[in-house]
Amino acid sequence: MRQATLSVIGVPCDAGAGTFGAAMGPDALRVAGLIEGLEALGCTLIDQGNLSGPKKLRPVEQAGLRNLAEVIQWCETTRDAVLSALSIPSMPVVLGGDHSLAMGSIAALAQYCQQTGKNLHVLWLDAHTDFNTELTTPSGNLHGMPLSCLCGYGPPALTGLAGFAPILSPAQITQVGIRSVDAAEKRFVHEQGIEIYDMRRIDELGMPAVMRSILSKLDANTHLHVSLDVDFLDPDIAPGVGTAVLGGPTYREAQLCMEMIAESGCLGSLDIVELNPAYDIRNQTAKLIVDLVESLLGKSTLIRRA
Ligand code: Z70
Ligand code: MN
Ligand code: MN
Ligand code: MN
Repeated sequence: MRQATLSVIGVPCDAGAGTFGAAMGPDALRVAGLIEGLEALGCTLIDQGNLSGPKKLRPVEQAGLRNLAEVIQWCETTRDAVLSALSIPSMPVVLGGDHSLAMGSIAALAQYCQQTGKNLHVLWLDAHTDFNTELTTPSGNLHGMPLSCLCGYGPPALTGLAGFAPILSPAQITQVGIRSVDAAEKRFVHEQGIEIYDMRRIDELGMPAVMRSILSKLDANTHLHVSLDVDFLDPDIAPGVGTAVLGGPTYREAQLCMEMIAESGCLGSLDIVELNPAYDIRNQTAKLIVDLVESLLGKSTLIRRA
């Protein structure tokens, strides 16, 4: 992983979120030293800069799916940028922006894996399951719905982003860190049979056993996509998010999670989403993410192996 070529793609969108500020995420990560940190690991970096798209100018009260046209536009642009990064070839590292953009990045990965015969698996690190639909959403915010759309439940412009639907089957998804799920969303995500390691399971089993179990199911032909919602982390260490939920993984648990993924050798692409610098304290959350992403890409504190 150390010698990999990475394409960094900034996606400054907050059309899918209920709050403002996630659009500043890509720049906050660059200010925190993401590019230099990855270069120091020996990675070749291609910084594609930030994509452009519709800005959210003022809060809009809207029934149904809020800012749907804007979210579609951002997802299409993201999909195309991720496809071109893959064709270089390079590992896409998408800097959000709100979590709705994962529909675009994962649509691109699904197309790529179909063409190359790879097995796509999505590791969704989040406090939320993001499995609402138009019928279950309490907010209308599309960042609460990307996984249901990817599984085929949603407006055709989103479910069809890869040119086929569904883009993902539930068996291709594993969720870790879950601790905030709406009532109707809970019924639906359970019905779908998605593998979910919620915080209760992490408390009982411990992060090492959880990660071992997840990673043991991947093989050499797996393209692992990590979709890291910053609200996965405990707000004590990561306050810079629009929707903080108490009781997330600690610094040690998060580091171990990243290091074990790196050691699997399966990591193929990454989204970093929902960082909201307007809620952060001196950019500490962005700096923490840089630290964690370094570990995800192979930086190790091991002095010697047993
Ligand atoms: C809630 C909804 C959500 C992120 C909030 C919240 C969804 N389930 N996702 N923050 N990242 O409105 O659908
Ligand atoms: Mn979340
Ligand atoms: Mn999310
Ligand atoms: Mn580190």
